[in-house]
Amino acid sequence: MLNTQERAHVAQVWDLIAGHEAHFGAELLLRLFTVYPSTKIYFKHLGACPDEVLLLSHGQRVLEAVGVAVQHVDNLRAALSPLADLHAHVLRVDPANFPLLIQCFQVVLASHLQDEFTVEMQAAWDKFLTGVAIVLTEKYR
Ligand code: ZNH
Repeated sequence: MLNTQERAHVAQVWDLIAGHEAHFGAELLLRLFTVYPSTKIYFKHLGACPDEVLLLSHGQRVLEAVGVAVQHVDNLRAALSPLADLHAHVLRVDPANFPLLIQCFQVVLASHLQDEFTVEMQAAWDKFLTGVAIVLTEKYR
């Protein structure tokens, strides 16, 4: 799915995130809930203004899953299978929310990396995250 150069871009950016999953994840969720308030309906238990501890802990789990995906770009379907079951059968998150999260993810990256986040890197991350979202939403029936 990703060519050699795209993989390199994904890995290069991930190296900057690795070790800071909770921080990047919390920022991603805060941005998602602020820009697209409708996404909050899935997180009622986090409260109207989720406190930082909850954002950090859920953010960390989401970003760790993205990290697993980075390590398994060739085998996303197998690597993410349990998470796909969870989203399709238990959480039943409307797949329309995934592009919103992907967009917020890219904004988080851009705001941290600034000029280092090239258009090619953004394109590679968009493609990679879209691949992750396809796998996480394909078990819906
Ligand atoms: Zn999700 C959960 C990942 C998207 C909603 N997630 C989750 C988890 C993870 C994830 C890792 C944990 C699991 C366990 O615990 O086991 N996600 C993810 C990813 C993505 C996602 C990677 C993309 C890319 N999600 C999403 C969206 C939404 C969601 C879009 C909506 C809006 N999730 C969710 C919820 C949950 C989850 C609701 C549950 C939470 C709790 O439990 O707290």
